[in-house]
Amino acid sequence: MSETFYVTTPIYYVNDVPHIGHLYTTVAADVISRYMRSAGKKVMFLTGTDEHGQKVEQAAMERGLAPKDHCDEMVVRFQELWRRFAISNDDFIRTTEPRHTAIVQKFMEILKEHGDIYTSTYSGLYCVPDERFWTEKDLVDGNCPDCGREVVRIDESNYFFRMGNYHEWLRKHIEDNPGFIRPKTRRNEILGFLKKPLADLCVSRPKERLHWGVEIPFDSDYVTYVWFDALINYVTASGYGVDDEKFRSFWENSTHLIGKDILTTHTVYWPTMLKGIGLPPPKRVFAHGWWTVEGQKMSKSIGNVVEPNLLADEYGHDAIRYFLLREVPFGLDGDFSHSALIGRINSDLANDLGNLLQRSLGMLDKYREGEIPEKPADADLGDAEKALSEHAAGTASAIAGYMDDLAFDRALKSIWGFIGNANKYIDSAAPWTLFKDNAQQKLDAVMYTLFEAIRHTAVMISPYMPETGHKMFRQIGIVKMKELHTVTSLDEWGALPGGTKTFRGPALFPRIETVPEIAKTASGTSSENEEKPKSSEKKKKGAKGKGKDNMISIEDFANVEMVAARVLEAEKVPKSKKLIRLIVNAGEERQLVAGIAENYEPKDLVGKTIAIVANLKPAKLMGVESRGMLLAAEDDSGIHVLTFEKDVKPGTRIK
Ligand code: ME8
Repeated sequence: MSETFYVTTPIYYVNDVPHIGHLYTTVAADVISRYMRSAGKKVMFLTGTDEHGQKVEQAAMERGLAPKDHCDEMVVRFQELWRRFAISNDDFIRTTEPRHTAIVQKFMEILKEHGDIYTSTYSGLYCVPDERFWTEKDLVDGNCPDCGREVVRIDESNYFFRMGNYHEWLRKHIEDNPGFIRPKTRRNEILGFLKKPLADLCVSRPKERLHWGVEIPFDSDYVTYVWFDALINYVTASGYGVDDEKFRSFWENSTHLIGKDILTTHTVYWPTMLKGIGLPPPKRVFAHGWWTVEGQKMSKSIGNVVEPNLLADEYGHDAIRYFLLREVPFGLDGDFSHSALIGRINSDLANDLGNLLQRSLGMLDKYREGEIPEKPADADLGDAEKALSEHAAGTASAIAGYMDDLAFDRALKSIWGFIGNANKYIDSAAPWTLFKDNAQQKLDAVMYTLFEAIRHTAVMISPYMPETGHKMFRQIGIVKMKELHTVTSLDEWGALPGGTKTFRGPALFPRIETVPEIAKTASGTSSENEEKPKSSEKKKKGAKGKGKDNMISIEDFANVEMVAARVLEAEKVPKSKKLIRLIVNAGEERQLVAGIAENYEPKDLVGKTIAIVANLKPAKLMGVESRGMLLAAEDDSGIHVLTFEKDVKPGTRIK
């Protein structure tokens, strides 16, 4: 039986729509899955959605929907995006599915039977957005060590998992298995974390505080902690408790791909939970780095959340898949910018890859009426041909190592090394001279070598850019010969059959000569309570009124009526985390709603003179009408509302 390979992404929260960060992990998992399948492994690739817990309940409430209805709507956004980006997942798990909730309850029962669950009154520090308890020692500057936000003290009776009992076992497992937590920096981080005592884990939430979760099987007043529920998805979907043979065969070769934000849950909570029920830890957890956008943290209020659908509209999905994995070593942080993306498209994809194919097809049309010559005899091969075939074999074996190591960028660099060499080979072999000199046999040997090099290239890039690989197979005439598309077919140089007819198609990646509108305006944002326009509409909207150089006229500016406004009253919008309702004097009294409750206490706003946009169409946020918008800036330390140095008369126009 072929070797198994099991890869997972985090299951994403459905409190919001997917963005480029979610896309990144999912594309990485897709690339490794496609590669391993092509290399002959039996692959299972799992992604899905995390649908329980406070964040999702809150998001549903803010939209006035029942949590399940909210999830049913949001999950489609993820599934459609994955289809659009050619994600080849074998399964998609939703934590609200009965197949999953049954296994969560089973975990809880087994842990209880083993004596690993107990009740206790908890008085602890809790990070509401992260839904995690922390001890005093864990805090950084008095705030949550993971997200830096404020923690609150909570006292309540709960169920606990004796995680602390597995402290020493976990530390030893990490020490003995250097490949378990990758990259090394993350392994060191967790070994450092384990130098402190490991507390037990609170694994329940009383229903009076949170309803939306999997009920604890032995106490209907409680639901499970969302992370306890979520992590179990990885074993639910691979057959645990249902098809144990399938489960074991995949589990022993399992890789969890995650972002570095969720390292502790995956490398401390999860392996100890598994140990508690008598299962081995996953084989490897790889925590990749974090994407910022044009140097800034992605944030809805900055309006720089990169919407993958807009990128796909503009550049096509393959180019984005390539960019994400080529631009930054997996494991390090990266910065997204349109200029970097366009640079890669023009140089790597249009120039290097596109030209190799176009030039070769053009010459074959001219010299051989588009037909691939027979495989040359050894006697017709010179040093240059041999060197190119050896380079192909070397590249295929190097990328096998890089893929095992999840070093996507290095694999791509070596493929591009080969592409560069194939382009140089054209220049040095100079088929045009051979044609002119009527050196038919040598010309055939050169053209065959070139097209076999192109086939190798198409196979090697296919996991990264499946559509492009497919187009290349079509253009070189082997689209139906599936056996020539696999990584295993690279073992043989010369598998390409002579006599095959090629089809010259449009350029794979036309050069981008003018900066697209999307690169000048917002990258595509998802503002909290707004209906999302279709991506094409959004592009038009972003473009409106702007010239090619991204400038607006003074008339455009004058269209925005901004005035000074004194805050008369402020209060939190009930049931919302973020929204504050303000009554302001802006020359006349009006009501505004602003998403600043995480950074401001309502009482601190009263009496301040702020800047507002007064002629914005009224909008309803959580059912409360807002007539205008206050101006604020957000940086790493939070949101800062714009105020005036000195008192200004309410209603004064800002120019
Ligand atoms: O944490 N850069 O879900 P989530 C890179 N439901 N990757 C990013 C990113 C960024 N800026 N933003 C998000 C959860 N990601 C839990 C997981 S698993 C049992 C439960 C990616 O929707 C990255 O993979 O907040 C990160 O770990 C994940 O999205 C967090 O997704």
